[in-house]
Amino acid sequence: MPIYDALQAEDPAIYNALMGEMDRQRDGVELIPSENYISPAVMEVMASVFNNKYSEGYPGKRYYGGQEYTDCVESIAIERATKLFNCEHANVQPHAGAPANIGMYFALLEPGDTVMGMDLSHGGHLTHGHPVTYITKIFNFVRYKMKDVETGEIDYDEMREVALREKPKIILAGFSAYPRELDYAKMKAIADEVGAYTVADMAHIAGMIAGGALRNPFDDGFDVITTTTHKSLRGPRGGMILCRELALGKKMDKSIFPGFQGGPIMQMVAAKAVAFGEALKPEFKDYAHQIIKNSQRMAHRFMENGAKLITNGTDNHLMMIDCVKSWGITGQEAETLLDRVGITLNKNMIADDPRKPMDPSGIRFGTPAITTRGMKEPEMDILTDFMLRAIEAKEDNSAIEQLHSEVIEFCRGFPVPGIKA
Ligand code: DSN
Repeated sequence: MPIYDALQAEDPAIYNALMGEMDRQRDGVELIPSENYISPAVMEVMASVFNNKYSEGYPGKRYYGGQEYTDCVESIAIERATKLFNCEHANVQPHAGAPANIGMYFALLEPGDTVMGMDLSHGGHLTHGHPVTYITKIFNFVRYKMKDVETGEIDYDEMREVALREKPKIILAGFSAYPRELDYAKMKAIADEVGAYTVADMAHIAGMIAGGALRNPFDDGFDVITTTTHKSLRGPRGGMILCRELALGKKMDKSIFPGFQGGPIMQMVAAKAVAFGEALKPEFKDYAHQIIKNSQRMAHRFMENGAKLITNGTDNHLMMIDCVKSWGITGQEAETLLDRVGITLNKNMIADDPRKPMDPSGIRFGTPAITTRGMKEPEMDILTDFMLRAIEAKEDNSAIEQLHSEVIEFCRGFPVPGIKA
């Protein structure tokens, strides 16, 4: 367990906030599907003297001296990443997912070029071309959607029509709020017809792909994968770009540095190496499969109890519920109510949501973090019942308080890595 004596003496305000956050994580159920708990080994190297080093460039080709050990950790991170995802090249320097995507766009496109990505309200991500992002001032984005929100099937016929008309340079797979598998082979075939690169932003599902529980887009011939490293992959906060072939990887390297970022955050690069080492172990495969078993069990129990799940189920780690249709409350009301009993998730737009992003109809939640705590199918039933009881209790303060105590008691049985039980 880390010791925070120096922090306590130096800065009590920050120390107290840190202790509060530890208690919150220990005593609450984390269902935000993009969050997870890192291992103590990952945490140790994140809080290390690698922070003190500037390392612009890449292993063996840096702009500063003193790179013996930074070269070592970055080379190990690259080697493990390429092994984990079965590809020729990895750039492990992106500071987060958005910089990874921006670096990827600039590596593959000229200003004015077109990208085809998933519509935000159908599950896509802001960095896939939402008008509020600056990247849309440089590149042109067109969208694809689900054909049928009851099954989640993507409209691949429309995707093809739009691709033939708009001639995108990139067809972008990937999402942050979509509970189904994509048909990468179909997307690749459309991309080949129009001469587009294929890129998968697998930030949410990287852990399941690494663990063999979901399909690897490289197996269907995709060119590039971008990802974060801190979601289901269970590493430090950061990003990464993977290329099936070395030649494209060299373009990514130039784009990330010197094209876009400055010095890499070497303690995070070292922590990525440790996390990738953990993900290469056989037990990570069990973890990846259990995430999905847990998610499907929860989805099933919610549906048994009359909840309206977007796409009527899940193939991956996340679920979306239309709260208005299910319970006559908004996504914000559900989020607030569940927060009060120590269950954290996020409000979310549903497909073609008539409501606004800050007050949408749905919630989004998932199982990567609770699976790290060792929870399995029986615990999914307990958690679903807690959630349903909270929604039922609504304004009954004493029922909500009683439920919150039960949630804390339940959490005590499942320690968070790196936090004292
Ligand atoms: N913030 C991430 C998520 O929650 O999905 C995506 O960037």
